[in-house]
Amino acid sequence: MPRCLLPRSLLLFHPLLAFLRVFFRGAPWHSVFTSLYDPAVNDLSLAASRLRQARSVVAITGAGISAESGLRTFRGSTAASAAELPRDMQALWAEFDPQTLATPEAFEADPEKVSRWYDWRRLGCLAAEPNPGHLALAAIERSVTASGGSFTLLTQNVDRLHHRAGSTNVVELHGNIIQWRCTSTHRVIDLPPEPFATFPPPSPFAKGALLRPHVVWFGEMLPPQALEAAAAAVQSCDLFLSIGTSAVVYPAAGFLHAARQNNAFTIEINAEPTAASRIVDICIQGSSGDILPSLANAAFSPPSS
Ligand code: BJW
Repeated sequence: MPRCLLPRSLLLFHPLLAFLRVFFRGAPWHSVFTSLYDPAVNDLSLAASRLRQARSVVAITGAGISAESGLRTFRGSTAASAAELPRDMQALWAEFDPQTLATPEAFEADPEKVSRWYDWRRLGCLAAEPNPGHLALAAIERSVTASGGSFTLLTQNVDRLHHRAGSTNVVELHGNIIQWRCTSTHRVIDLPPEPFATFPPPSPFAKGALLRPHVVWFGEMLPPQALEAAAAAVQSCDLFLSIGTSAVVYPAAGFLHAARQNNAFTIEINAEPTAASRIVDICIQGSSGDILPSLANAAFSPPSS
């Protein structure tokens, strides 16, 4: 149910205000409507209609889209509901301290511990399979591009599951965990699907150097080409989808705000409310593995006769 900031007596006008809010998106006084009402909630048919009409689509994904492939998210779920999950499915940062694992300082202080942890996660990603959410996003990309539109997938995920699901225009904002790179030469290496023999793994490229995961840690810059490609796509998009992300890690979380500034229509698909939920045009709550296939079908499947 939409959470309404107006007195109950004005609820009668809700459909009208909701229509005006969506219709006049981009007008200078548009914010009047957004400030009066929360986003349309769970309106899959409006989302499908906007997706069908869109010419330039950008989607950003986070760990939530891979949760149904068995990969753990970083955050998410209230403390109460998280406690009900088995330990091995709890959010990573509920069990591990990111300061001692996901920063360059942590790697410098304890490369063995950090590389063991990342190798454990690398093997988990290799063992995982794309789920219906990944497959539906790849199908949406094909439908949008087949009709002459553009589709760019910005992912914060390091698991490579979008590539394996068939998505082609993928921008990896936080790198990937499947490849590792030399701490001295920065050369990137593809690894066999077996654990390293020694920790920390020595680099084959430079004596005394190590291999580190080819991911972006806190305090590190995102890859410049990824940032440029993302900014260019967001600049010209008319529809922006935010999927399975808590939308708290910057600069990735800033792309939704940039898309809104450029008057793109914005849709969130997430299991629970996030930092983005109050500012998008449509907020669909649920699992991306259920919602994305429904959205793709509703937007692009011909009606059955
Ligand atoms: C489902 C679901 C289902 C579950 N269906 N949904 C501006 C303001 C404030 C801070 C900063 C700022 N600019 C920079 C910063 C600092 C920092 C930052 O943002 N910190 C915030 C946490 C406060 N950013 C950085 O340091 C970045 N670098 C940078 O800015 O460089 C410039 C700079 C350098 C030096 C000085 C100053 C500036 C780098 C960020 C790198 C993030 N790295 C990680 C680890 C990657 C490697 C690894 O895998 O270990 O990336 S952290 C982690 O968070 C990972 C993720 O990509 C990222 C985002 O998480 P994501 O994907 O959103 O996952 P969750 O778990 O948070 O959310 C999942 C959601 O899914 C939940 O809501 C669930 O409910 C939902 N869900 N099941 C749908 N089935």
